Amino acid sequence: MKTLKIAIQKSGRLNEKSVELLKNCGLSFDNYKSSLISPVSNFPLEILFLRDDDIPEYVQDGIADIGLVGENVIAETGVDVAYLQRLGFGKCTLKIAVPNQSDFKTVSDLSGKSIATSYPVILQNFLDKEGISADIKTISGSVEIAPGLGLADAIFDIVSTGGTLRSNGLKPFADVMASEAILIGRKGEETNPLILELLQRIQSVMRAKETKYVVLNVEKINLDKILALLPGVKSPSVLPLAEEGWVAVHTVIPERDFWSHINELKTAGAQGIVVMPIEKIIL
Ligand code: PRT
Ligand code: ZN
Repeated sequence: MKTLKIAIQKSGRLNEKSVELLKNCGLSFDNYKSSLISPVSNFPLEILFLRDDDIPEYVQDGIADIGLVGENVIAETGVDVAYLQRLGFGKCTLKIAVPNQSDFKTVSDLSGKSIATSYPVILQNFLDKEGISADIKTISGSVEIAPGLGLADAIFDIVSTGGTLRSNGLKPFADVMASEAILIGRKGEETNPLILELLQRIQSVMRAKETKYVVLNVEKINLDKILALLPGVKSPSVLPLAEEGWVAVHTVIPERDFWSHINELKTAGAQGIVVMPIEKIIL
């Protein structure tokens, strides 16, 4: 079978998490910063390390079969690719921001104003949808300093913590697009067995990340109360303890429910609660 090619970011915000995800999928490869291509020794896959801006087109044109890139880059390059899996990292929001002292109230106040951005396509689509005509100034970096330099009235950029906006005297004004890292593939190739196998591995790693393996001890008389509180993958295992009248309960619970469940479990009589990470969950 033909070796699959996956494009990931060579360096930058998505590189580390992309490499970690592939390694967690059991793939063995060298991650030399100098190499453009790295073969995987235990799966018919080659990894191409690229600038993120090039990844959508490489996938669309079939130079890479799949790619891992921010949704914002896909939207900006306007490529036609298949979304295979949202990956839950690289989360950010693309926002219009204005100087703190500005008196813009609604989005329509941007009419006739200038907006600096590195994402002119996404911004133009938003303005068209809102029926606003503004002057888009495309710059390739440090967009946040444009209003201070008198280059633009507003900016449109990626925001995650908001720290960059604050330290440049800007405030968020309108949310335009939420983004996260996505696994993309070429249209029509979604049923390639190698892609499906890799996708299954990625999903099992992601599922495991979202859940914890929990072991706790409880007196048998409180067992029903505890079991009612445990939304396990299937039903929890209950094992007898050496101490008469006590059992150990083993189960898997979603990370997001973790603290509320733990407190409820303690109140219901659970003791010696041990929480462990899970490597993979294969359904
Ligand atoms: O070299 P290459 O072209 O591959 O990388 P790049 O420099 O174009 O991109 P990079 O590595 O900065 O970001 C890659 C992807 O990470 C982006 O396309 C987004 O999908 C995602 N991402 C997530 C972010 C951020 N969070 C982010 N905070 N990309 C950029 N930022 C920047 C933003 O531009 C701004 O300057 O961080 C600043 C704002 O951050 P806060 O935390 O101060 O709000
Ligand atoms: Zn880039």
